[in-house]
Amino acid sequence: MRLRSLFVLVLVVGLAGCTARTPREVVTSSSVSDASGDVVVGGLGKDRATVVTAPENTITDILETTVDHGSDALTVEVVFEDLRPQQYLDLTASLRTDSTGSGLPTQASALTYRGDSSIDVYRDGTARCTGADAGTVAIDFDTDTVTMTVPRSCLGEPRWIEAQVRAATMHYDASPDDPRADAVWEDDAYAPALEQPSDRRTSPRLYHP
Ligand SMILES: [Ca+2]
Ligand SMILES: [Ca+2]
Repeated sequence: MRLRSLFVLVLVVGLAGCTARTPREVVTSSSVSDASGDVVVGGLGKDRATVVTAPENTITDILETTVDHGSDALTVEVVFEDLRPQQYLDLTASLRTDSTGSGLPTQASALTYRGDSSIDVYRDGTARCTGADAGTVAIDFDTDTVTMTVPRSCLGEPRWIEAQVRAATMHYDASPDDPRADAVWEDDAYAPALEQPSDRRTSPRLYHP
C-alpha cells in the first residue's frame, strides 16, 4: 500500500506540474545599439542614383534606439551622435501591428527644424492623427536625444507592434543648382550601412502591457 500511495502522490504532483502554465514573458520594451559612422547618402552630386556611405554626417547618425510599448503610448527614444539645433531632421517609426498584417502601413514621423518640431501619424498614406493629437516630440541637444511619444489610440490600440526606425536629413533650403539639393542622408536604427530596404529589420515584437 505504501508503494501505491507513493505512486498516486507522484502521479498527482506530476499532473499538477503538467497543468500549471508557465507565464509567457511579455516583452514591452527594447533597446538596441547601432553602429557609429554608418549614415548613407543618395541623390548627391552628378551620380544621383548612387548611394554611398557618409560617415562625416553625425547629425543623422543613430547610436541607440529604445522603443517602449506603454500602457497609454508608444515611445521611441533615439540617441544620435551629434544633434544640431539648426538642422532639419526627420525621425520616422514605421509600424507593423497585430491588425495590419505583414506590411508596415502606420508611420509616426517627427520633424524638427530650427527650433520647431512637429509629429504626425499616417496610416496607409492618410493622416490619422496630426498636431497635438499625434503626440509629442522632445529634443534634448545636451544628450543628443529625440523622444517621440504617440498615443496608442492613434495606432488603433494595437496588441503588439514591430517598428522600423529611420532618421533622415537634407539641406532644406538648398537652391536647385546646389549639388546637395536632392541629397538625402539616412540612418537605419536596426541596419548597417547600405543594407537594402527589403532587408530592413524591425524591433522585436513588443506587446501591450
Ligand atoms: Ca548609426
Ligand atoms: Ca544604422
